[in-house]
Amino acid sequence: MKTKVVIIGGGPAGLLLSQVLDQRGIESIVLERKSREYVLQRIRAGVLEWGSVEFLREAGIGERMDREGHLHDGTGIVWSGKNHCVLDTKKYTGKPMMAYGQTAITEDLYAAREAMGGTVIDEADDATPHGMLTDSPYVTFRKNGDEQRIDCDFIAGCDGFHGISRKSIPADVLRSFERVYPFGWLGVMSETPPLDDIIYASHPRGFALASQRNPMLSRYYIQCELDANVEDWPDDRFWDELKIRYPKEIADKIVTGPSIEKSIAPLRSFVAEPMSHGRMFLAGDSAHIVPPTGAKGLNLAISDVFYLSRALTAFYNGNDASYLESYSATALKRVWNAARLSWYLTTLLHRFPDQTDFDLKIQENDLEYLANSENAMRNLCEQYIGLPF
Ligand code: RFL
Ligand code: PHB
Repeated sequence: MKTKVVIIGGGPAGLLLSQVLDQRGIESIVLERKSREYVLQRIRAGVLEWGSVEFLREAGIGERMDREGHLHDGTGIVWSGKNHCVLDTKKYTGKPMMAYGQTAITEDLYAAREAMGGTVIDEADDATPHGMLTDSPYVTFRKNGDEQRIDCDFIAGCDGFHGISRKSIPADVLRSFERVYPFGWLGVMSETPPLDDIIYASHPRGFALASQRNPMLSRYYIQCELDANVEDWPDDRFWDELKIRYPKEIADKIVTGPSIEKSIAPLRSFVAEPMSHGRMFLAGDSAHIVPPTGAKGLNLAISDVFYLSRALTAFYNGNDASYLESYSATALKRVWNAARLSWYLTTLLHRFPDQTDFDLKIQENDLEYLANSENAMRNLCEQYIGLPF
C-alpha cells in the first residue's frame, strides 16, 4: 500500500488528524492496534477548552457536540469543608468550557471517517515505523497474521503513552521529563443526574471531583492510594467517601446509584522532547502525559493536531516545509504550559503522603488568594480555558 501519511494510533489524536487532512485533500491511513469496540468503550476525558470546541467544529464533527455538550461559564473549587471559589472563564476570558465526553468525540470521529471513506485499519498488530530519517519512510504491521507494508511521505505517531512511535526514537535523541505522583484517581460513571457544575474538592481525606457527561450520566473521581483495587471499593463505600469530601450542601445534592464503570488511573506528568524525528511526528499522549487535574490531556492532543495538520497542509498545498520544521518547538510551548498548570492544580488540590503542616498552610493560603484576588483568578482562568493555538 501507499499513502501520504501513515497515522499510528486511532484514538482522538490519530482520528482527528486523518479527518482534518482528508478535508484538505491529503490522504492518510490510520493503523489502530485494538478493535473499534475496545476503543469506544474506554472512558476518559470530559471537558473541552474553547479552542478545542472551535477546532472540532472546523473539522466537521461539531454537530452532536453542540447539541449534546454542556456549556459551563464556571468550574467550582471547594476546600476546608466550607470555602469555595469559581473559575469563571466566561467572566475573565469571554469563553465557556464545554462538558462533552471523549467517548462521544471518538464515536463522532469514527462516524465522520466512515462518511468520508477514510481508511482506518483496526486490530493492526506490531505497527513499526521505518526509514524516518530518509525521504521514503514506511510502516509495517500485521493484520490477521499477514505482514503488510505501507510506503508514505510522513509518519504520525498518535499511539498514546504506551505506543511504539516514541520508543522508536533513539535514546540519545529523545529527552524525557517526568514526575510520578504518589496517588491515583478512582473514577465512577453512574446513570444518575449530575450536579449542575463541575466541582473540584480539596479535603483532608484527599481530592474529589464531580463531573458529568449528559443529563443522566455523571462522572465522579476521588483521590486514592496507588495500590488501591476497585474490588475494595464497592459502590456504597465510594459514594460515602465522595460525599465526605464535599461541603454538606453539595454532598446532599449528589444523586447516587449503581456504577456502570469503575477504574483507577495513576497520575503522571511526562514530556518527551523533541516531538519529531526526521519524517515522524508525535502528537497527543505519545509525546506527553499530564495528570487529569485541569482536564488538559485531550485538549493538548487536539492542539498538537492543529499544529501538525497546519504543517502538513503547508507542505502539500503550499510547498512550504517551515511549519514541519518548527512543529516540535511550537507544540512544546503549549504542552509545557498545560504541564505546568496540571502540575499546579494537582499540587494545590491533593493530599501528599509527606505533606507537612507548613505545606498544608501554603495550600490553603493559595486557595484563599485565588478566592480573593481578581488578578489571581484571571491568571488561572486564562490557563484553564487554554492558551490560543
Ligand atoms: P490515546 O487515546 O491513548 O489513543 C492512542 C491510540 O493508539 C493505539 N495504539 C496503537 N495503535 C497501533 N499500534 C500501536 N503500537 C499502538 N499503541 C497504541 C491505542 O489503542 C489508542 O487507541 O491517545 P491520544 O489520541 O493522544 O488522546 C489522548 C487522550 O486520550 C488523553 O490525553 C486523555 O484521555 C487524558 N485524560 C483527560 N484529558 C482531558 O483533556 N480531560 C480529562 O478530563 C481527562 N481525563 C484522561 C482522563 C485520561 C485517563 N486515562 C485512563 C489515561 C481520565 C483518565 C482516567
Ligand atoms: C471528567 O469529566 O472526566 C474530568 C473532568 C475534569 C477533569 C478531569 C476529568 O479535570
